[in-house]
Order: sequence, then C-alpha cells, then structure tokens
Amino acid sequence: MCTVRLFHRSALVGMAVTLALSAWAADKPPTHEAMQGMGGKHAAGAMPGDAKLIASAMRAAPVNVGKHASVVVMDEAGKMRTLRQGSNGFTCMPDNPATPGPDPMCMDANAMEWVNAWTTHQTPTPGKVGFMYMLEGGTDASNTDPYATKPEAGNHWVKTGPHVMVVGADPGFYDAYPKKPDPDTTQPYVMWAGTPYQHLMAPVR
Ligand SMILES: [Cu+2]
Repeated sequence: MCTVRLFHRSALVGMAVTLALSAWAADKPPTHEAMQGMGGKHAAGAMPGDAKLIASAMRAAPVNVGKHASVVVMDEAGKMRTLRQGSNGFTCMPDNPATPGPDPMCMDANAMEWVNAWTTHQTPTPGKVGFMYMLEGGTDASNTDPYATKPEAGNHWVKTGPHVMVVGADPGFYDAYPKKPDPDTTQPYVMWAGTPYQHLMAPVR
C-alpha cells in the first residue's frame, strides 16, 4: 500500500500534485504495451498528458489486465477523474510523483471500496475481500501507521518491491502470515496489522 495517501490531501495539495503529475508525465514516453492499450474508450474531457498517465497506471498490472482496466486520477479539485473506462472490473491509478518510487496500482472493485474506506477513515465492509496489483513496486510506507506520510522514529518505515495485495480478508487469513512491525519484505507479510486496514503484501519478484 502506499500512494493512496494522495486521496486524502486537500484540494490545494491535489492541485500541486496534478501539476507535478503533468510535469512528470512529460518526460516519460509510454511503453509499447501502453500504446496498445490506448485504443480503448476514452472518457469525455480528456486532457493533454492523459495518455501518459494511462500508460503509467497500466504498468501496475499484467499487460492484458491493464489494457482492459479503467484508469482514474485525482483532479485539481481533489476528486477522482476517469481517464478511461474499462471493461474488466479493474481500476488503475498512475504513479504518484510526490512519492519517491514508481507506485501505480490496479485494483478490483472490492479493493477500490477498501481504499475509499481507508482514505476516509471508515471501517472497510467486512467480507469484501479485494485484490490489487502493484507490479512496479510501491512507495515506501510505514508498516504500522496507515496514515503516516514520512519516516519517523518508531513508525517502522519499509521499502516494498513489486507486489500484490489482498485486502479486506478475515483476521484469520492474516493470522497465517508474519505481522512483525519490521517485516522481511521479500516474503509475504501483513502491513498495518491489528488495524482495520491490515492487508497482505506478497512480493512477486
Ligand atoms: Cu502496495
């Protein structure tokens, strides 16, 4: 987990992030895989730079999943803007340029609900198990504080490589995995253990 701290920023910060996104997008050409995905249906109100945001978002998932996923990004008012409507039930978000590493993500509908619950400080709906891809890796995060934004004494900052996540499962599911504050991130482990937002982080490389 990681980038999504972008969701709960103020509108002002949202604007800065959007501007940074545009600047960032300008110097990374889309990959071949991304270009292939651009034949999809684009949302009304497309803006310059959207193609690059879409390409970034798609890199979070396997090519064929990203190709058919919806792509959303936060707009300058702090609201989600749909860049492209998908057809496979997954929603991808581009890298958050405000964080150090690449961290686009693609999630199913249950994971999207879970993320919304997290960013609005609500308890996720029990029984709605969700799945997310972060194949480009995740930005560093606190392994113990769901709302930490930077390393601080005692908040157990971790680095995560390419991984997938299982969110919203029963506590019994997470009990089967390590829940240490300072995990070995090369093995599956539980992030934010003991909070309503505990989830499995499983490396894929
Ligand atoms: Cu993650």
